[in-house]
This record gives sequence, C-alpha cells and structure tokens, in this order.
Amino acid sequence: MSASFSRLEFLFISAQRAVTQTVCGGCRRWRQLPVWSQRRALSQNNTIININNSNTEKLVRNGDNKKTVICIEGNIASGKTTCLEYFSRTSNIEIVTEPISKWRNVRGHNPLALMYQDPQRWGITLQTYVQLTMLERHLSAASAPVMMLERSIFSAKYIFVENLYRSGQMPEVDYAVLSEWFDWITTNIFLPVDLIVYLQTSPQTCHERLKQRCREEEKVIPLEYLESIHQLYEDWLIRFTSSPVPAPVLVIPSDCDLQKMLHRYEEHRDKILTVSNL
Ligand code: TTP
Ligand code: MG
Repeated sequence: MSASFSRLEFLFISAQRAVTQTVCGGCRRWRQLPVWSQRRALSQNNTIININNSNTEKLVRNGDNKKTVICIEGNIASGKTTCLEYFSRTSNIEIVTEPISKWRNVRGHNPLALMYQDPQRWGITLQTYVQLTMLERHLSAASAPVMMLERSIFSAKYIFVENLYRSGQMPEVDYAVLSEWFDWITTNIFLPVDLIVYLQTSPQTCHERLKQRCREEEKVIPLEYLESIHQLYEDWLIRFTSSPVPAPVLVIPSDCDLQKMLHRYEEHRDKILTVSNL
C-alpha cells in the first residue's frame, strides 16, 4: 500500500454534491446523488480550483481528473468477468479485474476460504484485505482514457460487509472498525466513478452458475446467501434506499445465456462508452 501511495501526487480539491442523471433499465430519472464530478472542472495542468464552499478536501492522484471510471456490479457469478472480457476487445478501455487471486493467497494464507469456513472469526480479515485491494484497484494508474473495474470499494462495503453484519456474522466492533476505515478513505481520497453497470440477475441463476464453475471456496454458498446479496444490491442500486450511490446506474438484465448476454453488451455498448457525455 505504501508503494501505491508513494506514486501518488496528491492534490487537494473540494468535494461537492451534484445533480446527476440516473439511467435505469432504459428509463431515465433525475436524482440528487453524491458525485465527485468536480474533477472535470479542474484545469488541464491540475491546478486547484475551488469549486464551492464545501470544507471537504480530498487527496487525488494526479491525472485522475481525466480518466473515465466504469464499475461493473452484480451478485456473485452474475457475469461481471464475462462483461469485462467483452469490453477488453475495445481499444481505449483498460480492464481491471477483481483481485480475487490475492484474496485466495496473501502470503500463503487464504482469507476467502477462511471467511466461508468461519465468517464470525475471519469476516473482518477478508473484508479488510478486500478493502485494501479495492482501493489499490481504484487508484491504479490508467494507461487508457476509460478504466473498467470489476466491482468497487463501494460494493465491498455496502454489500458484503453489510451482509455479514446484518446476518449477525460480524461482531459490531469489527463492523465499526471497518466502517471507520471506509469512511476515512472515501472522505479523504478522491475515488471517482462515472457509471455503474448493474448486471441484474436472479439469485437462482447465480446459484446455478456457481455450481457449474465450482470454485473450491464457494462450494459452501447456499441459495439464501445469494438472496441476501441480491436484496442488498436491489436496495442500493434499484430502490436507492440504503447506501449512497456514487454514480449513475445502468441496469442490464443478465439472467440469459452467454450468447444473449454478448448481444446485450453490444446493444448497451454505445451508452456505456459515451458515459463521459452523460
Ligand atoms: P465476485 O466479486 O462476485 O466475483 P465473481 O468472479 O464471482 O463474479 P462474476 O462471476 O460475476 O465475475 O465474488 C468473488 C468472491 O469473493 C465471492 O466468493 C464473494 C467474495 N467476496 C467477499 O466475500 N467479500 C467481498 O467484499 C467481495 C467483493 C467478494
Ligand atoms: Mg469475476
């Protein structure tokens, strides 16, 4: 982590809340959402512009005001990696897949497997590491103008940490410590997101796909777990009743087979790639 930070050239900018457009399943709505879109108001050479009277200042990696960030979200096995693979064929997009190999092997330990074996004991261990690796992903140097991320630091907290806590599998003190970390990070570091693509699936579909792909650690996942994750996603990105939504949301129904899904990505391709104009 210290290596990542040493590469950062920090600038201070003001945070603001902006009115932004929400695109949901084809219908368009206007909502008041927290968006750190002030980066577009920064000058080309990154000098600091005071945008409003907010007292909040954030640390921003030099250049982050220019890249467009798209996060692909959805339940476990909803097809996020497949979606990223589809867009990896597009020039000018840098694909940033989830650091799951790190979660399965940190200096010889497998916190993902430990969490599934005993969430009460190891939930905080996995989620602390997920949060760190997600932060690294958000801050990774982009070589292309558009960066497409599998998930985000936001869903790790709003979906997975929340699920562990609400289901009684994470002690309150662990939840409090993780929340303090998350709040510090998101208050002090500029983590821009321009669009969330939500791959909306039924929990049953994900359960079928999970059984087919047979990832060792995930063999213990019951349908009920996927149902809880699904409800948290729907509250967050469809009903807007839980945590803050950091960007406009494009919903892609994703219960169908691979061929149809590729066709859907094709259909939504222009909408996704013109996000910077939304
Ligand atoms: P996913 O993030 O859903 O990735 P995936 O590759 O399974 O999804 P897709 O098929 O759509 O590409 O989950 C990876 C594993 O990590 C899964 O077992 C859930 C777990 N996980 C947590 O336990 N906590 C977290 O915060 C996150 C982000 C994942
Ligand atoms: Mg994946």
